[in-house]
Amino acid sequence: MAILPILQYPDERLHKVAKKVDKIDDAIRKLVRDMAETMYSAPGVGLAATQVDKHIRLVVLDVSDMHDDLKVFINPELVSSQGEKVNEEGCLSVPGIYENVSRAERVSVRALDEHGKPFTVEAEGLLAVCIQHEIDHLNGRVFVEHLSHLKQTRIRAKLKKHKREIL
Ligand code: K1U
Ligand code: ZN
Repeated sequence: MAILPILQYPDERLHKVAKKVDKIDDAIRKLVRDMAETMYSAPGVGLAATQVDKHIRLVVLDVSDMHDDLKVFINPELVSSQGEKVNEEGCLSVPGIYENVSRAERVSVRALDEHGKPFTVEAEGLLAVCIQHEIDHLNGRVFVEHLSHLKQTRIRAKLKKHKREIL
């Protein structure tokens, strides 16, 4: 297994739209294992392939307390959504920034697992927030792009300053 480098906002590659996975083979299953290791070591509760510069529709998630419930979503599709809720979000590609974002409160998502088996998840709470956040990544959208332009400018300035300070 391997820990993969995570692209950092405002890297342009975070805006690429990911392509559908057409064949679920051992190379995809290795990427799933590497992404899971990368997510757990970050630590985070989700990771989209886009964030590790692989532009295919693949997401790993684990919102369990014991970090023992890995969920793999290949070619995830939002089937339906209900309600609206504001939640605080973070992102492994935007370190140190936590902001409120409004999203659907409950979602139904259809996907394939790492063996190509179709499944549907009815999600609420952190799982619902996280799935929507990760599907945004696959569509080239970073969570800060839900915020006002003023906030986005401030966040970019803050990240630039932090980068200067650590170099
Ligand atoms: O996509 C990502 O960058 C992962 C992101 C997922 C996410 C979390 C919370 C709301 C929306 C989306 C993260 O995992 S950020 C890190 C984080 O929230 C966390 C880290 C350790 C323990 C618990 C949460
Ligand atoms: Zn993210």
